Amino acid sequence: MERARKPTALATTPGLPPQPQVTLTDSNARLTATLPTGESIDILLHGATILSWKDAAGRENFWLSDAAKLDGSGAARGGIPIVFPVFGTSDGHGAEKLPQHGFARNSRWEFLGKSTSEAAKEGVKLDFGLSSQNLSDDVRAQWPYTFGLLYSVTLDRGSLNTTLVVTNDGDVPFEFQTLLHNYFRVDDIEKVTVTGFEDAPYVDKVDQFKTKSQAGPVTFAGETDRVYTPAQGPGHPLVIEEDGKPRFRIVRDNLEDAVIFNPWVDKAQGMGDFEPKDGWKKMLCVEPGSVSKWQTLEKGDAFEAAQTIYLV
Ligand code: TA6
Repeated sequence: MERARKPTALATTPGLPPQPQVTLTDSNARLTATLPTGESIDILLHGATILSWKDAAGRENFWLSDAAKLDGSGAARGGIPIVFPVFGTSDGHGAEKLPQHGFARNSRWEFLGKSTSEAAKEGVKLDFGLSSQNLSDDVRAQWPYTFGLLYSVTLDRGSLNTTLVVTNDGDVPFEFQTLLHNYFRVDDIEKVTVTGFEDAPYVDKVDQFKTKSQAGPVTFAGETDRVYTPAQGPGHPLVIEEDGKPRFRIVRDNLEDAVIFNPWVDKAQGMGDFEPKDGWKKMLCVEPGSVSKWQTLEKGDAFEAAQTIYLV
């Protein structure tokens, strides 16, 4: 096997108890981290997209399309794509020229290193960076601001934290939206309920963007595409239950909104990189974000937001 393609295991300190293993593969295009207890994540440098998160028993928590682009030719469909600096598309706020969901999910990020964190004594923290310098001239022309993104992924026993820090390293303010576009794997979407949105106002993108209010837990019986702003605020957990049993608990930090999305039959048919076509039965997107309004970042300022997903 030619040298460049050999997996590169990052050094561990001899004599220490078993340590998390971090390996770069595919010419450093992909990174895998595994805890001594068996939990693992797989991250594509293109988009800093977490493609897979397995628990200690090897059970996969994320849905990844069989037709997901994993070669850098586009955003990967599945796992956690990062939406920045625009959610959807916009005809204002400096985002007019940007593609759907911005460029972060479709740009090559740098791996900045691994560390253990205060929070994750038994876990591992991986840092990734993307800045205006990393962008192609074309993309920079679409959004001519000087910015920095630091994305920290902390894998711990029974939880996964993703933290995004946005900095304005330029001389002029800029506006942005951001979202963590989680694709959860479920056994049967029709047996799924999501709590934490009770009485929350939402914009129903499937019904002419009408504003509605959520009555009771969210259930699924057709295409669903809604932008919620839970009244109880970011600290209020969102819980995905299957057959009445909680599976995932999501706690947000500084992300006041959450989007719920399932394409169902027809929309999945129309999505080229969505396979298998009946995959909508096995996935659900619950996406913490700051998308119902625009954040403005002044020169030298920073914005930090995060989510922690707990396996319950
Ligand atoms: O987050 C939900 C959403 O905005 C939906 O409207 C749907 O389009 C989905 O994202 C997927 O968008 P994509 O650009 O990845 O096809």
